[in-house]
Amino acid sequence: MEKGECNSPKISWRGIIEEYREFLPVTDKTPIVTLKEGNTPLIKVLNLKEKLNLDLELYFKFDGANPTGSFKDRGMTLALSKAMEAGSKAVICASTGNTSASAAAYAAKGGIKAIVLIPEGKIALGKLAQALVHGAHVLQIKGNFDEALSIVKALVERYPITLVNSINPFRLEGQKSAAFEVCDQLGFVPKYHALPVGNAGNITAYWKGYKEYNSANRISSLPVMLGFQAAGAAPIVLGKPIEKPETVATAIRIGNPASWKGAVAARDESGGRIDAVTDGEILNAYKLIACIEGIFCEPASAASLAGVIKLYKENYFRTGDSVVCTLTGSGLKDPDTVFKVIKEPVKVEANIGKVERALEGIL
Ligand code: AN7
Repeated sequence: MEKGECNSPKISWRGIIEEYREFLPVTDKTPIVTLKEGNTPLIKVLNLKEKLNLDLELYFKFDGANPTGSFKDRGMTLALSKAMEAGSKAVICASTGNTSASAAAYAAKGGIKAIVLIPEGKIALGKLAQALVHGAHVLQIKGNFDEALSIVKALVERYPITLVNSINPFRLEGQKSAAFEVCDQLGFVPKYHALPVGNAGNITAYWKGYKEYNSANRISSLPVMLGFQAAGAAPIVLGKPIEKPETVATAIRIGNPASWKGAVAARDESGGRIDAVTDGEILNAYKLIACIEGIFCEPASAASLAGVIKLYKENYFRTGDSVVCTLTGSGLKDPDTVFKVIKEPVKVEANIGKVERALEGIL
């Protein structure tokens, strides 16, 4: 190589809007607000399959690898771009944490205000830190997500600000890109797609994405959609809203999902299931994914694998079925939960003998 010459750069990923422009409602006039979201890893699951004796072809779509650490960035790039195009000066959302982190980051990038309402004491610290550091106006509501969402919906009726919860259709338009990526990365359509369900936007968006790719002849079959709610926050499974949802997976602590109908349609049109998993099953899957697959996802994300394990035990699948589980967010957002499943490390004096003794049987 000549001095001063670089290796030819690999063609770099341009973010989901540029990569999937033909499927998205943007024009030449839309200013694109992007942090180069998308193109997240699709990882073949091997250790876990062996450990649990799962006769499946299992993959994780790790959307925790997005710029703010969750799948929300896929929708937020489009929501912010369209808000900017419309001349909006501020965006607002209610959130269990990830939406607020993403809205704050993309609003910072776009140079407009973000206002976020979160349930007090019920969001992971990393998510709160993100909203704050990106300069959002953060209000902690003495109530839950569903109450915060009602307030936000009423506020946008009165003030000229843009709602960026998934009721904003651009959010789901952007999020459907994850389904495109799964097909592009795998080279085929998985038989099953499993994901956690909270406000039910993501399952709705994936189903839309798969159907659009099918209509455009990019793929020629559709997956069966499997959604999993936390047992203490499972309104769709129970068939009625829950006033006081509770779960360790605070991201999906939602009692009255905005995209309820979309989730039910995804389930019924694909011939799938929406089921509940307990906090114990969620934490067990969370720990397994970290310990033996090397992926640190947040508790809500692990509901996808917890659900697949549950259905596997019920003999729901056939031998060798392909299953993609979306891991929706990064575990780094919520380190507190680690200490619910793993002991604190031992403390040892700074002395080689003491260290050797502490490592007896390990060295
Ligand atoms: C990691 O951030 O609702 O069913 O306000 O953060 O599309 O709501 C987050 C939801 C799954 C559920 N996994 O997705 C919010 C919020 C993680 C999440 C979900 C969320 P949806």
